[in-house]
Amino acid sequence: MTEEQHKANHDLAVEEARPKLKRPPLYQVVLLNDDFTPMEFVVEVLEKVFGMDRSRATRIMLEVHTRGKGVCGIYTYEIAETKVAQVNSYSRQHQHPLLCTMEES
Ligand code: TYC
Repeated sequence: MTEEQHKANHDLAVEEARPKLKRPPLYQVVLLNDDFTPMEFVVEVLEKVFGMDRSRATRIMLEVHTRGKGVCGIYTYEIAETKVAQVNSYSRQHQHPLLCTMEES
């Protein structure tokens, strides 16, 4: 910077940048119905992975059973991804076809 420019800067209105705090995008973790996974197993998964009590887990399981799919929870990307992986891996370990996915909400 030249001496002239340096002096000129003193006349500029210098504004502080506002801190940009964007909320992270959120993702719905969605459970899908199938004809083979036992209802009791789905309830157990909802309790274990999503921390639901028995009555909430049962309500969500029945909603998925009757409507084809249902939302288990809404999380930031990595939490949602982890829940999906936990459900699918636990289901496979027990030879059930239960499927869980995520979609931006
Ligand atoms: N439809 C299954 C049955 O009749 C129960 C079930 C509910 C399966 C929810 C998957 O995500 C599911 N045994």
